[in-house]
Amino acid sequence: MNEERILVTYLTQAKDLEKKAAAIAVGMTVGSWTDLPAAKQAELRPYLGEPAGTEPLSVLENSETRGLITVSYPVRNFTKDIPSLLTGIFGKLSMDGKIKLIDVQLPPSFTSAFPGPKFGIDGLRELTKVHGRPLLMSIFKSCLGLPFDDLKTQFRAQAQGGVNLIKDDEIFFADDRAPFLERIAAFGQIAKEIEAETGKPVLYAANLTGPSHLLPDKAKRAVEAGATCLLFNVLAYGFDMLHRLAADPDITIPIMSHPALAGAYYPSPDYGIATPLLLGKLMRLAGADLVLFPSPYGNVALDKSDALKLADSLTEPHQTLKRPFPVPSAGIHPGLVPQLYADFGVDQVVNAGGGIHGHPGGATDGARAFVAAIDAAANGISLEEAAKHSEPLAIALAKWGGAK
Ligand code: 1AE
Repeated sequence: MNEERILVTYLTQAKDLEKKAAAIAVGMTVGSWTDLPAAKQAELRPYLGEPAGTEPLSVLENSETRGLITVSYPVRNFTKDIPSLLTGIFGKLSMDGKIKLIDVQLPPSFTSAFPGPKFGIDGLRELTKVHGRPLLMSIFKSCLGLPFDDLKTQFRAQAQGGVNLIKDDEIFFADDRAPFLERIAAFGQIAKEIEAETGKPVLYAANLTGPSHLLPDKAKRAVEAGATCLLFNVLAYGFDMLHRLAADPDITIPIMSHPALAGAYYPSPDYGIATPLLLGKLMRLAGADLVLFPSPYGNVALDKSDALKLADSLTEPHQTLKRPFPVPSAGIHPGLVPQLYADFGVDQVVNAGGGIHGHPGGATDGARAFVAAIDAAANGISLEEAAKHSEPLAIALAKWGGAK
């Protein structure tokens, strides 16, 4: 690939895909071309987009061809940030008929402006002291409106079951009963007590919320108060906010991205932004250390091939960017662990809310059931066999069943 160009792939339909690619290349860059005088063309040529390939997929009833087109854009057209990138390659175009943004290939001259994840998989394994198996995360269910003492009890119950991370619910904004810094301190203390008993740290992902301009300072105060991780609703705030937080040298803890709002972008086959790009490549570029996305199995399921591509975009080598942890989420219960392991491998975080808190024995047993299921998957043992040695797992399988 030319070092100085950005390659962008779209899925669209047109009578002539090549003409459409050429129109986009001009329309999204210099605006008009063939009618310009030769001197003007020479001046504008360095800024001109160029069609870079088409791949017809099917012919539609209206005789249009549906297919992939690739356009290359000069890096010089962009400032090195995601708002500039998205506006320059898909801004107005996203409203111009059936067109979906599928992928972007960025040259090192653009990517070098992005430090990316500070920790990634390797850094998080060091922090949690978990090697050779997936990590386990549980989600507070619920947070809003609960007395602080109830939240402390919930935190302890989850942690005692052996989870490696605990995250706030992403809708936890109005936290007057358990303010952000106070719960970081209180849960941090409980995590220390659990670590003293088990030898295993428990990270707490506190939901970083509030007006954008206050977030960097709030995140730094969280670090000073002993925070161990931050949860962030990236799409509501914009990728650039994550980029700013991740690049800040004083924010020295991992950042976890939540996919809230992603459903407004990806589900249509004809419009929006494909999930491997939206929740994969761009989250990594912006600096997420852990990336939540809908698993292929739950009630907000993602198409399986997209989920696998998304996870690949997080874990395959990408220039100098560290690899964030894939966190396939939503509707996860212990019976799904073998399937998760088969699909996403050892480098993933198994994440559950209802699948932990809904255990008939409570959240501690819910977490224990997952720990047993993960150990079994990582050691090639069936859930049925593992359940003979773990009553919490046996109870979970009786409630939710095995892998579907
Ligand atoms: C895709 C996001 C999943 C999430 O945030 C969440 O709260 C899942 O909860 P459960 O595990 O489905 O209860």
